[in-house]
Amino acid sequence: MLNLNDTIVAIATPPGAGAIGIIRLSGSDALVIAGKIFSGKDLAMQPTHTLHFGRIKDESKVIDEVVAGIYKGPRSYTGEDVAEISCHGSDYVLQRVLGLCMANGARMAKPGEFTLRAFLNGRLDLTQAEAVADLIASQSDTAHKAAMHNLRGGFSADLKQMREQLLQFSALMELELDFSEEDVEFADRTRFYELIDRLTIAAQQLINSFRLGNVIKNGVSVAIIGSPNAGKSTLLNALLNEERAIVSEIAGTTRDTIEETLNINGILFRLTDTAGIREHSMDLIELQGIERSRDAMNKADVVVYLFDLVENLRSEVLSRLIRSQKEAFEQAGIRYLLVGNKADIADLDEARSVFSDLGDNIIYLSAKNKENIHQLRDALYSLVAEGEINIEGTIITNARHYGALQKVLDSLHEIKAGMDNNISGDLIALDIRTCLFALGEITGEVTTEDKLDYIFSKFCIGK
Ligand SMILES: Nc1nc2c(ncn2[C@@H]2O[C@H](COP(=O)(O)OP(=O)(O)OP(=O)(O)O)[C@@H](O)[C@H]2O)c(=O)[nH]1
Ligand SMILES: [Mg+2]
Repeated sequence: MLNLNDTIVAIATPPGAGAIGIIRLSGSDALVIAGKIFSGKDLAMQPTHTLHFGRIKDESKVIDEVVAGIYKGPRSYTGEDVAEISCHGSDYVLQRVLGLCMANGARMAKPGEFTLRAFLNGRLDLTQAEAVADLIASQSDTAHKAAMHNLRGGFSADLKQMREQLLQFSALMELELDFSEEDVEFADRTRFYELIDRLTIAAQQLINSFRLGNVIKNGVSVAIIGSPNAGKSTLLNALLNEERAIVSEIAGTTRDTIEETLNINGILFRLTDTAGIREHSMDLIELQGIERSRDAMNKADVVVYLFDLVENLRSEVLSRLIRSQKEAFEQAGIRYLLVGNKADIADLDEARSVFSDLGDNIIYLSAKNKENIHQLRDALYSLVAEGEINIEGTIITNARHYGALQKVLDSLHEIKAGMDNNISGDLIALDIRTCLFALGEITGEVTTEDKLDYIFSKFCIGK
């Protein structure tokens, strides 16, 4: 059950030692409970949005010297009275203060419960609350921008506008139904058609942005695949600009997959260096490594298929392998880049003519000399984002929003089909209501307790 009557408490800072650790209290007794364990001024009597130095005491024992922040509802994060006690960042101290708050009547907060309360008290809508979690999780400039846009209500504003336009129209439609005997039309059909078209375009644009949004939020996994000694580990090091993976002339050097992140123009790529795949290994450990390579390839969003130009120009069989590999990627619908390595010691003119049938699909570089690495970086970026990413508008980054927008779009199609077929006003009104419902689900105007539980359980404690 959602209960707003009690006062909740949590440690709001991450575990481990730090300069400062914060205990956060929210609820009708937040200031009273903080006041009971705080010796200094009477906190409940202080004006809102003020800070106060004092000591936290357990009976006569001083636990810490702290600063208490007072925020009185409704002008607080949760909309309730909030106290934030900044202690020294010791797990021991924080646990003691947390224990004292609970002994004085506060209840341990569930994950995301502060933000849930902010939502229930109307301080944020659901998309903004979700943006709080996204902001905390953001690891790149673009992810941060998208989360900030939504936190400031950018997405909510889009939806609100759609909802209001549709509401106005459905009100006229319902009015018509009330006067159905008189056969009047309050709702101008041409304008309604225009409205539905506009909303359809808007919904479709938001839906389309999800592909990019998903990339921005979750990053892109890239598996570097190829024969032993192709230079995969050297390439990983070149991309990262550090000696991360062991490189040697011995085929089969990399035994286990290595994962590292790389930021290209604000998008996070998770690179996996894998064990070289060869068909006839007898080495048990190598075979396990190869198994993991295949696994990494199947899970990756993009595969970088690396091959040794010198070896492949020397052997007809090998160079045929590249073409069959390319076909296999295409048949399986895997996004891939073909990369010819060791360009520093290969005859590039010969390579260009031998592989001319592969066209622009192929990138020539030298991992060892870090030559032409930028072309691979650009190609990786272009695979997931066309041109400069424009984050000024709304980009959907959340699968829940994506699902609800699909419902919005479906119902808009239904409305349009209904009007084309001249179906009765009450049936159209029903479709409009379905559409409004799906829009309301996104912002949380219509929701259920289970759904809220699910959404907020993914937050961290103390937020
Ligand atoms: N000349 C030249 N040699 C390279 C280049 N890239 C890698 N090598 C050499 O090729 C050998 C194998 O490199 P690695 O990066 O270990 O190859 P790998 O694909 O990770 O090999 P496994 O882990 O065994 O599958 C090393 O001796 C590298 O120095 C390159 O661009 N040019
Ligand atoms: Mg390697």
